[in-house]
Amino acid sequence: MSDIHRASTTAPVNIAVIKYWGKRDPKLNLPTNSSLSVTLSQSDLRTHTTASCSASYSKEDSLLLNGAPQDVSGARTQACFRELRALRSQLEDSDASLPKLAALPLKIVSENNFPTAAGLASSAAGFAALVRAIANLYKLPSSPTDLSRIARQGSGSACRSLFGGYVGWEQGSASDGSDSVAFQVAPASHWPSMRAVILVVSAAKKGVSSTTGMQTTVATSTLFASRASETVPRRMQEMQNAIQNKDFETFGKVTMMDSNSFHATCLDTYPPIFYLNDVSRAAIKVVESINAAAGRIIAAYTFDAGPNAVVYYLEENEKEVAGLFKTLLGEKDGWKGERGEKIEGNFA
Ligand code: 2P0
Repeated sequence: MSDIHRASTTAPVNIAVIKYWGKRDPKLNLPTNSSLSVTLSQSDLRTHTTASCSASYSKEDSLLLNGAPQDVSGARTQACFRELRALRSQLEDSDASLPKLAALPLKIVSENNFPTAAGLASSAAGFAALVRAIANLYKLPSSPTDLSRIARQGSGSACRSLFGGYVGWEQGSASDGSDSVAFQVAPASHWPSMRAVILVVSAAKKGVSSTTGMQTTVATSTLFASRASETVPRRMQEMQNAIQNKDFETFGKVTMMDSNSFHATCLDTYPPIFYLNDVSRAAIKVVESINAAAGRIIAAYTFDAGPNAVVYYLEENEKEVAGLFKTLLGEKDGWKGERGEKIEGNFA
């Protein structure tokens, strides 16, 4: 009986406050602009992954997600496997006493603790966990930055899930992607009162995939060029300053404006891409009314490539923000989503 080598890890979901939208290289997932996200606490939304390899496994690499076999032949998964195997081979070449793991078939088993189809950035946590689990299995000396470079090739936003807290992804300029990596802006402990409530408006799979949507936007939107070259670079700086200064008013305003800018660019794509629906727009109105009642910004919405709302707020405003959404969820069917899910987030 051959040995089975095994390692496990978890990776969290991240929700962007400055959105990644557009690729300058679709093969390497090199973006047309930098982005910035907040990593959710592992107790809320995360992927748990075990990677193993053994000569006793059938020849093919395999991946099980929530018990269902997945296709691993796609270019993105293959790129991650290839890069990690190459690093392991280098180690094995330099130390003949190491077991020859790079040549063995891989078996990956992943579980999400949230509905995969809910449109909640599952590919980010998924690829981040896959890459780190294999790196641990291979005992690679790679840093989170090195692993972010590999995870990016699986899914762009995955590079940000290699770090906790407040995380940037530098777009970089090198054509090989060597400088397109994630970096930590601040650990979660820097601003521990940050909270999020996630309203699952629809658990249906998104209509237009991010990859297809981005390519069509880059090709057709007239708003896209100024967003990528002027708006986002300015907001990246404003957002990093707001986080350093724990300035929620600026954090919230920039978050909402960048979500609006991203969805405006989607609408400006031809044919247009609609990710928000009537319930999403109602959520925006609720946040506006919360802020109007407070006389300042205490709640900030953001939407990814789907209708679900993520609302950021500080713990001290829990009652005014999450409390109101809870009341609405209890009273209005429209807030419950198709399956009544509502997920509250913490940051740790
Ligand atoms: C983000 N999104 O910054 C943005 C905001 C969606 C809207 O990253 O093609 O699944 O795998 O690189 O990472 C979703 O895109 O796209 C995404 P790929 P990904 O979070």
